[in-house]
Amino acid sequence: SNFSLARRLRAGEVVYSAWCGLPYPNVVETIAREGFTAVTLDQQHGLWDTASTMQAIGAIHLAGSAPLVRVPLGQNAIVSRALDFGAEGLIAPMINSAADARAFVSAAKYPPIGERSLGAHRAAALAGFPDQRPYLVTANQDTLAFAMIETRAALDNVDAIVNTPGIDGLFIGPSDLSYSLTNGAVLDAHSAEVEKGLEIVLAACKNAGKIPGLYCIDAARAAAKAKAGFKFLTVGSDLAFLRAGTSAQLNGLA
Ligand code: 3PY
Ligand code: MG
Repeated sequence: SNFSLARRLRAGEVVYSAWCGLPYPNVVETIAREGFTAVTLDQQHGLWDTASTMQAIGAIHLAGSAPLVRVPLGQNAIVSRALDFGAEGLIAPMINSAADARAFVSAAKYPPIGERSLGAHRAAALAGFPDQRPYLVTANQDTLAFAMIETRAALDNVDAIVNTPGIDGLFIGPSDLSYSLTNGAVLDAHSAEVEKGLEIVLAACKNAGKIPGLYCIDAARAAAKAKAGFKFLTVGSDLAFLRAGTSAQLNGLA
């Protein structure tokens, strides 16, 4: 925590993040305390509202982990709000063009890179500062903007997206990507076409000096893709952990 996530990823460290959609700060705090370096709150498909997101960000910091937020589709207003709450990273879904990337950056970065508006009182407090001024000085460096690559259009435009100033990394959504690449015929996050897309995104990040990220269904997939070169990897989900733990206990009774 303490806004070190960006420094660690920029230094080339591999970071694993939990992925949480259940809107309960104490649930994410528990998951963070098991030892996740980062915890991502999914506002796009999860159940988070403004208040629960704000509280969960504090709980993740308290647990010594780094909070990230995936915002809902096209919700750049929530990008700067989540950063103001103290998020160390933002993930924007369906960034399909350089224009999409620029609009995202505009909300995520202060001038001269973007147009993020001043008002980071809670983020500054969580970073240990008495007011927002010292937070502002390093915020563009110390918070991360990940653009999601999860359509054919995004793959076609990947170099323009990754080279957009202020984009810190790319994060692949393999389910949507499989669906887009097959025009809705196949949902398979691990298909051969998706694997080709992963290679394209890895190469684009490497050329641009940006952070490659990937949504992973479980630890085995995340560990394998870390070996392949991905640096920011999410692992399973809170719902999957809850179901797996519960069914393991029930099976133990049989
Ligand atoms: C996808 O796979 O499409 C995602 O957005 C990850 O949840
Ligand atoms: Mg998706």
